[in-house]
Amino acid sequence: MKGRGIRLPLYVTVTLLFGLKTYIVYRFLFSLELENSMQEFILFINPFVSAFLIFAISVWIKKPVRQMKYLRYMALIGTLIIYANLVFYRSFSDFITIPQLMQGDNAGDLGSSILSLVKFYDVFLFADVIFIWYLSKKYQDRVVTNYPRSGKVCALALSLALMVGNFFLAEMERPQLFTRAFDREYLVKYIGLFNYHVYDAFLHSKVKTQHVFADGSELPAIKEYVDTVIDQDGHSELFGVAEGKNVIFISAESLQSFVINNTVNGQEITPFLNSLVEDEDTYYFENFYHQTEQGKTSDSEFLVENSLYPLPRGAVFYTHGQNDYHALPEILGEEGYYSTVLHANNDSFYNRDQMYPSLGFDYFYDQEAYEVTDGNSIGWGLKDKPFFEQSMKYLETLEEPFYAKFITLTNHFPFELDEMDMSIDRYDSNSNTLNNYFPTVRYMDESIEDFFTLLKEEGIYDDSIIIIMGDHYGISSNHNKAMSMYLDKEEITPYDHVQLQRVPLFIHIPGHGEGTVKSTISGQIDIKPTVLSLLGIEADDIYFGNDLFNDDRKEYIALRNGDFITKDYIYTNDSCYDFTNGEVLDEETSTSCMEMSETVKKELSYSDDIIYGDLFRFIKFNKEKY
Ligand code: GP9
Ligand code: MN
Repeated sequence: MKGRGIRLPLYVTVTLLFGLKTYIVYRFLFSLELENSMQEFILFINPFVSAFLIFAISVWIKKPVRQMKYLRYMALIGTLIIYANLVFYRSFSDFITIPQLMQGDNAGDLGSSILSLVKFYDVFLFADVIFIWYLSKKYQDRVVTNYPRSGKVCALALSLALMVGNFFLAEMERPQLFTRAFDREYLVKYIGLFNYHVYDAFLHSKVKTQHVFADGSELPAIKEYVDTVIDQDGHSELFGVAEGKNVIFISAESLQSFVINNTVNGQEITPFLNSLVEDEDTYYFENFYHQTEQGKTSDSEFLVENSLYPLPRGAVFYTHGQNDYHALPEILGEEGYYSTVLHANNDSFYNRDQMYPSLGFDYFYDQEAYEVTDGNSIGWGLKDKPFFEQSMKYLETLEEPFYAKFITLTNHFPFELDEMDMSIDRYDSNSNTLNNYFPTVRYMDESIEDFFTLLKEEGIYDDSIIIIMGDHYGISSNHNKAMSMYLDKEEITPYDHVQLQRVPLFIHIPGHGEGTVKSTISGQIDIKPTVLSLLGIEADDIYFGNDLFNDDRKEYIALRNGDFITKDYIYTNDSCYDFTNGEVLDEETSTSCMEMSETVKKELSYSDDIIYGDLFRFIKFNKEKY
């Protein structure tokens, strides 16, 4: 029989069958959101690219029997991986990660409900494996098993080229897909389940190695630094002013300070927030900087909850979701607070489903808790107004005192908004992003105003303090031309760029009556110590921020890239600028600024050491107040 009939290069057939099956699973059994035809295309090709890479390796196996065996078993193992993820997905709307596999709880949860997650039609997922099995056993003699060297090299080169092409398209569609250690759904969508698992394993082993080599001996130097540079003397006048009150924290998506008390086309952009600036119960911080990096919203959350810096690469929520933290929700929990996050997005986004419990949050009201329809959503999902409205029923039932964090969504790039929600006109420049930004900022402003009304109506307002903070910039430097036109400047200098990293911070204390505008140089790293001080809580802690109301503060606010701001200077691009007028300082006048840059670098690396080494696992923070 050998040599007669049709001779199939079996690995190609297997690639096509397995690729098609994988595509069907991605497209119809996982609910991956596809926003445009490019995403559709990438999703379509990546299963075939991965399959080709896996199966083309078989050509290097000399013995035909072993070659067939390789194809059979790889198809089976691949299918089992897909299937395990599918079953997991049906329960958690998420993909398996290595830390998750090792963490007993989740698997336990799954165990009890596994039968309800298995569907009868799942057997069809194995149809290609059975067919391949049959073909490779029965018709072994009809398939090509002996390839010339040039054919082998060709297959390998082609599979690698296809993979590079796939990664290239993915990176084009989602810049920094890998360095941002972004959401698992994105990774699966763009590079496929198998590459995602390889990436996850790589990330995991890197984290584990750093974890293993840390032994806590790094801590004394860090403690010494915090004691001498960070720790403040005494209490601020506002210490305990909000003792026992609820804390309502609003993370305002992409809200930058330049829109506050400003207009576009002659129209006020944020009338409600502007009224808060004037309000006697509100402190408004006009020199408050975001300190986020690639993890954007999640980085800002990390700063707020821990008063530690996020990482220079990737989202620390994703890369270090399993660390020991000593975060605000945990400390508040010890003081009898119930803590929760309300955010109408997928709970796996930014690994929040794993990170929130690590931070000590009691509950996360995610997308599932909201009624999201075509009519009430835009862009990234549920619009902010229905988000706050629908959140009220949860807020009302929370046991007091509570700490509730609301994360808004509508004012997110690319700043889409329905005509009917647009109270002010778009700007007119070469940047659609900037043009669209103003009406969505206004929409968010209105939604926060409505939320205040609801809080008053429900009687929650008087027992609470409300903090509103911009999470990070919304308009990147790609839009500098339009931005300079809007700000009426010739150009956006490096100094202007740093100043554009200011985000609004409002601390609203109902009935307080002493609110003012504060020019303190401040940042997201300061929120945790400030909240603790307002609530009158003294915690044993390691952190890098200061209470905003205590005059004894460290002199600088460090941005994550090593730039920093003091009341006199702005350090960026290896130069020092005068804080007030933005002029570049010469070498002589900038000596102390340059020296400070070393301290800033040291501080950032101490914070990184804590995270990479998971150093808090070696500390037993004192639960008692001093
Ligand atoms: C996602 C939302 C936006 O849940 O927080 O994240 P971002 O893209 O701003 O980092
Ligand atoms: Mn954000």
